[in-house]
Amino acid sequence: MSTPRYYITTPIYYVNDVPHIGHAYTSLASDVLARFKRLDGYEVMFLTGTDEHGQKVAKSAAAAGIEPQAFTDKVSQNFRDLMKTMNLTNDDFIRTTEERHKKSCQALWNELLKRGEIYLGKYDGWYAVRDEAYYGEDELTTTPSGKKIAPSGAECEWVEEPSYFFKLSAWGDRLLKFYDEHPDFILPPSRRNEVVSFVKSGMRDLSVSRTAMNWGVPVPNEPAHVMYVWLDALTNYITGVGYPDTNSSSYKRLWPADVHMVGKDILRFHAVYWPAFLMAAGLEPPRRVFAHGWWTNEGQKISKSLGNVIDPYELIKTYGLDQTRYFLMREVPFGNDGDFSRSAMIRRINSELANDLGNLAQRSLSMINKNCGGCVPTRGAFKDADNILLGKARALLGQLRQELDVQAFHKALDHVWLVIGDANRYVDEQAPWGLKKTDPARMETVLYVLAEVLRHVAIVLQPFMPDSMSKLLDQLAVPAGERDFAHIDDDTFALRSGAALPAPEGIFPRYMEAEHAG
Ligand code: ME8
Repeated sequence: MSTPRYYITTPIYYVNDVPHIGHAYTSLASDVLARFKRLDGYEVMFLTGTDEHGQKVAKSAAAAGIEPQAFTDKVSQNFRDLMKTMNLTNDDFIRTTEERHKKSCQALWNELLKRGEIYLGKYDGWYAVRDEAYYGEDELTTTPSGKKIAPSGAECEWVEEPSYFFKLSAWGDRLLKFYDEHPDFILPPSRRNEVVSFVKSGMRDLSVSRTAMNWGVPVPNEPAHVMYVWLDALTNYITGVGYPDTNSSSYKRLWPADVHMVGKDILRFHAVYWPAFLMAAGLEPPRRVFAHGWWTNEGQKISKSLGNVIDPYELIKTYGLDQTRYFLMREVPFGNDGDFSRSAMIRRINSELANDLGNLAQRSLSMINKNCGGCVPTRGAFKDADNILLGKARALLGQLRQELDVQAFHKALDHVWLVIGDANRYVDEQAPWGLKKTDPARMETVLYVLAEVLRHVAIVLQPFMPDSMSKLLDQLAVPAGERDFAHIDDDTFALRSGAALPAPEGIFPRYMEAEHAG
């Protein structure tokens, strides 16, 4: 049987800003999926990168007094660094200023032109540089001073320029048919309804070139035009797998993408414009766009002007990398908006990581270390309580597969913590410390069950907390080649009684607020 493939992307981030928690969040969610699928035997392509053209980036470069290319070189590197710091396993990092990408955009343009999907006209209308988006008069509100404001809160300016248009208005029915035939194309479902009603309300043709500024991919044979930055940016998803060479083995293997992970702010571009561009060029649309929610900070919108941007580097330094990864994936039902609060983060670190999981591991492994000669305990006949707990641990992988297939990270973690809770109750009920004198063989069996439950938990949690779980698997002496999902269920890969174990070490320290200590 051939290896199944999985292609996942993050948005490519604008290089006008330093990376913040929002960027970290989308990329982290994509990383968890990429890691999960790799452990599950898939060939994974995980693509991220930076969006470097357009008026917004050109303005930021000018404000910094640097040429746009030099500016984007510098800021793009910050996003690469964030990927490393967060231990994200992207397979490629694309920059829209790269040659491979220009070539790909121009090829897509030529294809659309050839098929009569693009025509030359003139754009008279509103444009929001912050969103790099065109808006109709009917979508805007007017402030008392006469400023025009987009639904996103971005200020619009009036633009009049010669422009090429994409015949978006002709694609409404085909898009609706596509959504109908692919009910899971847009998740979560509430977002899908939003998109469907937008398309049903009728769409205007879309301006896809700019002449008022020149920081973009040149339109072929039209020196005065550069491509609209969203047409350029979206195309990265096919550039990354080898477009325009649609016969290349990477394109054939990996396109269409399985998931474009995005924030809800950019859903329309991904779920309306992008499939329309692709279908118009005779290419397949992606399989899914997942639009997650928006983080606020202690109840407030996150913005540079409010000075409350959450710096992922600071979080990692203060709370730890895996703690940060865990919190972000656990705190908010994926898809909903969420509020970032330090007290919630500390609560989860202390109660769920240090207490529930950390203590379970620590007390089980210390008892094994003290009472079983530092080896995997000898497993005797299982009683009902043992079989019930082991059964629940063994069911985890199937449950996680289902949840992650619809990007329900929080539910996946809930399943794991239910088993951790059961395991903690099992320790209390079985009281292995009391069995040492009365029934040492039973004590070994109980400790064996606990170690085996920990093995399951650690294997399935690797995508979320890779470093900590690799430490836990080290402490269980699980060989490096037996940590993927193919080695989880089968009893042959269960812990081997008598195998030597290293000395146990805590994995999740409690978080102490030093500043409040004195
Ligand atoms: O839109 N909460 O780039 P961008 C959650 N270049 N997620 C957030 C967030 C928040 N407060 N703030 C940002 C662009 N994000 C385009 C994309 S793709 C072909 C081009 C995340 O730098 C979220 O994923 O503005 C959002 O969609 C993305 O950052 C926007 O990043």
